[in-house]
Amino acid sequence: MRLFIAIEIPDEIKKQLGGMHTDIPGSRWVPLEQIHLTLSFLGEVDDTTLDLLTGALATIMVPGFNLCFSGTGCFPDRRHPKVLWVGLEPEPLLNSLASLVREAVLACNIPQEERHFSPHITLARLKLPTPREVGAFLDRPPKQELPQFRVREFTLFQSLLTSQGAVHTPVKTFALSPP
Ligand code: 3AM
Repeated sequence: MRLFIAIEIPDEIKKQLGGMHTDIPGSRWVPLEQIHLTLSFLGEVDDTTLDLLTGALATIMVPGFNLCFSGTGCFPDRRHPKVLWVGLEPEPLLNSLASLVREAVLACNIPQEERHFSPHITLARLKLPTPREVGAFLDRPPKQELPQFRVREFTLFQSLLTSQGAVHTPVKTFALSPP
């Protein structure tokens, strides 16, 4: 099973994020229902490791927290934009959650990237180098403030690659502790 771990975004906010869609040549916008905040990408995991992993994730104890949006940005940089995203204000509990998830994943012998956790919500992926159009997307003032939202759980997802793109299905949800 191809897996990743993420925080789900409330539907109302996903709708508002969908409103940030602009026409950029060669862009593929993430379908609304698939918008999420990735904590860890795992790749292919066998059933035995999946059992180990769900056990390890269930031991994570982090209190629930609020997340506030910050501005838009892109990876890897403005001159070579490949991924367009909306960022989140720093939240120490989000970082704690991401590091505990990473430790749990590594403890199950699932390799993780060295890169440090950079909280973002991917909105689009770009196939063509269009720095000018991307610049316009990044520099425009936000139409409306996105509301903060409460994180009470995180989710292990299956990502099935199909000819129509990835299909994400929740496998298991893990509750955060009450504050
Ligand atoms: O939320 P983002 O977009 O940063 O890009 C994929 C997405 O992250 C990433 O996993 C998240 C859920 O699909 N992803 C997909 N394939 C990947 C890979 N081979 C990957 N991350 C690292 N290596």
